[in-house]
Amino acid sequence: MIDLHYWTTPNGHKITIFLEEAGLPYKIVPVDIRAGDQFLPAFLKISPNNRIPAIVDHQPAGGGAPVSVFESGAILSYLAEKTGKFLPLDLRKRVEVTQWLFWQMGGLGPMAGQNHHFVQYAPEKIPYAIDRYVNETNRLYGVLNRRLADRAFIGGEYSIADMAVYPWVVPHERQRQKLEDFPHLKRWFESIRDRATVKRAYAKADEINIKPTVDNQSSKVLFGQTNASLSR
Ligand SMILES: N[C@@H](CCC(=O)N[C@@H](CS)C(=O)NCC(=O)O)C(=O)O
Repeated sequence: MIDLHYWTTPNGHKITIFLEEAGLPYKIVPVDIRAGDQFLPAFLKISPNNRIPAIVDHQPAGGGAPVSVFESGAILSYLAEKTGKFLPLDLRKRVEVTQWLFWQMGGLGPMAGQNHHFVQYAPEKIPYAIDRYVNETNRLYGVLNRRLADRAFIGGEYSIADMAVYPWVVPHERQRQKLEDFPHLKRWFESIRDRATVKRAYAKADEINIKPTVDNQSSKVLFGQTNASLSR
């Protein structure tokens, strides 16, 4: 059994998508990041960066003590290696997947995350910051659109790269992007959206978080964190 320490955000959805796709048994442990659950000592033990997602695998390959993993890219790689699914073994095919996985982790995720912050959450609307992240998201969507011009999926075959990227394209409207401007990306997006497994993953989120909003109280927990936030 895998315990998935999870909240209903793009990085959380990556892992429910994988687990649904692979058909692995898992138990969701909700970590309400608006309420500050990410600072609980038991959670920090497995996720020292106070971020979801994290997993604990109680039946790791080779047996022994449970294995815990934080960082969504590391979790996807771990689960792909555990199951032998969605990460090809062939050297050339594998590198196609890993480079786009890292592209998401180091590029699209952080840039779109800042886009969400400055467009939606920042109490002060700062045009320079909004333009910077909306433009960078736009550039990255263009990179992805070109990548998808001659292949069905980002790595060639359906893989953990698609699972990492898709949840960050779901909020394209609030990122101020129009999928019509990116026809290959749009076609790919719709093909992932229509997968029964992906629908099941998002349905789980709707069960767990019936009111997905960030109010004044949760803004105080989520924004302006410093080292002191971790030593409470
Ligand atoms: N690079 C990390 C980022 C994880 C991350 O930013 N998680 C957010 C939710 S999407 C979170 O836990 N936020 C809690 C907080 O900001 O305190 C990963 O991909 O796992």
